[in-house]
Amino acid sequence: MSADTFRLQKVLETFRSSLNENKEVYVKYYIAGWQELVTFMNSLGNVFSFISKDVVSKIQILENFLSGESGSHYVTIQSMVKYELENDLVDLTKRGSHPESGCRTLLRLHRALHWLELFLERLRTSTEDSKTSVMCSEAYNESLAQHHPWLIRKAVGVAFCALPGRDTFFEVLNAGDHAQVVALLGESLPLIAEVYQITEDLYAKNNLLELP
Ligand code: 1PZ
Repeated sequence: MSADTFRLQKVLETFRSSLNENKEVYVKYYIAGWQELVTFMNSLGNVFSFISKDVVSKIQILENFLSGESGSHYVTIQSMVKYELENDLVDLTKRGSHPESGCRTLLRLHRALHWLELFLERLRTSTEDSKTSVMCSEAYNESLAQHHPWLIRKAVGVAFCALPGRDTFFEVLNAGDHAQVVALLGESLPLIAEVYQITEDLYAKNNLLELP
C-alpha cells in the first residue's frame, strides 16, 4: 500500500501523537492529522476540492509558522496562543495587521474538527439505510454552518449531494469490514473529542472563540 493511500488508522495515530502527557497539543501532529483528512477528501472527488484547498492553505500557514524563526513558540497550541497573545500578533475584533495569525487559522480547523467528530459519530452509529449526505449536513448545521456565510453554506450543500453512499464511504475509510471500521471509529472518536475539548477550553479561557 503506498504512503499516500488514506487509512483511518493513520488519522487515529496522528491525533493520538498530538497529545502529550501534560495534555498539550502538538501543532505538527494536529496538522498532520488534517493532511490525512485532505487525502481522504481528495479521494472522494473534485467536488470537494474547494474544501480541501482551504484546509491545505491553512495547514500551510501553520507549517510556515512552525518552520519559521519563531517556530519554537509554535510547537504546541498552548505555546502558540501564549506567544501570539503576549506579542500582540492576533487581530482580536476585526482583521487588520495580523489577518492570518496562527490562532485564527487554527480556530478554523478546530471548528471543522467539531464537524468531523459529529459526523463520524453519526457514521459509527448509522444503519444500512442511513444517508451520508444527511449525516454530513446534520453535523454541519450543528457546527461549522454557524460560522459560514450563506454562499458557502449553499456550496457545501451542493458538495454534500455528491457524497458517495454509506458502503463506499466505509470502503474509502480503508479500515477493513464494516464492523472493523465501526470499532476503529469507537476508538478514534474519544481521542478526537479530547483534542477538540482541550483546544476549546484553551480558546474559551483566552476569549479567542470568535476571532475574525
Ligand atoms: C467528507 C466530506 C467533506 C465534507 C466537509 C464538510 C465541511 C464543509 C466545510 C466547507 C468549507 C468551505 C470552504 C472554505 C471556507 C472558509 O471560508 C472557512 C473559513 O475560513 P476563512 O475564510 O475565515 O479563512 N474555512 C473553514 O471553515 C474550514 C473548513 C474546513 C473543512 C474541513 C472538512 C473536513 C473534511 C474531513 C473529511 C472526512
